[in-house]
Amino acid sequence: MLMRMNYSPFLRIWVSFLFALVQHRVQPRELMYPFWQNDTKTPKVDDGSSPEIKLAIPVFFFGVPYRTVYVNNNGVVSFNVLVSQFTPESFPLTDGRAFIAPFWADVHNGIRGEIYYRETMDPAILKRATKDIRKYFKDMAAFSATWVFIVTWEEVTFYGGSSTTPVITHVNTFQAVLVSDGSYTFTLFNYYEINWTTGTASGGDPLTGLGGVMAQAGFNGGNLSNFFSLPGSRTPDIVNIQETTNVNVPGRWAFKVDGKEIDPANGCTSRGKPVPVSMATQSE
Ligand SMILES: [Ca+2]
Repeated sequence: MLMRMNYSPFLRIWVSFLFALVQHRVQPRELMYPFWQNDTKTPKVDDGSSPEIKLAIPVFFFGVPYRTVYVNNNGVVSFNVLVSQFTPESFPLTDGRAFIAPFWADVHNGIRGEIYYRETMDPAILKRATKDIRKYFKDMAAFSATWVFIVTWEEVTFYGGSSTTPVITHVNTFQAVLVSDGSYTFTLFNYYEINWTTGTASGGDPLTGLGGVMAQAGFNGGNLSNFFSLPGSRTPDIVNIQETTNVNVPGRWAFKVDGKEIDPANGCTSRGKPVPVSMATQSE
């Protein structure tokens, strides 16, 4: 008679690994705005943030001009107050925090990954941003970017993740690009590769970084009426956000964010195909 052996932990690891291998997709690197090793980095600590960053120009967000931002490790660029919260709440938040969240989830860059940021007036970057905004917003043909702020989360893993497991199962690379001409503000979200949605302190699986309270992407205006959530936020679909777009470029979303309402470019599309705008939840 054969000895009864418990293969389930071993099998579970391999099944999740093979599943990730099959699922793994990255977008072309050109999706990302350039970032470099000499950009400023945030501290490599769980739930950390940059210092308060003074901006060269005021940036309008939901009608309010802001002079400073914080870059927060957990996937958030915030105004006036840093955000260390690791489990994402659904928008709108009740406590007055105003922020831009390309992918709000429990990053742990102390284990793996870097978070870079850079304010720039580099002519090549301004030219690229101007071209993108004019292309995505047909009524902005005269827009000329004078200021760009690039925040990049490169190969970051989740709280409870590992520094040694294969990259493809455990890291996310994404970017928020803020673009302004001094009065209008736009935000591009670039999702290069998204493989996990949840840290273990938010109920996520320690092997896959999935399940539990999953990532939220969007904008919180700091009051109860101004907010916008990207489709799939806080659902299992958010892990596929790199396949979705509202500008016909898989992995990229574009928004005008200075006004009282968030204005998504071209309505919304999913996997490059138009879908009803109602898929995106927007404030009334
Ligand atoms: Ca964290």
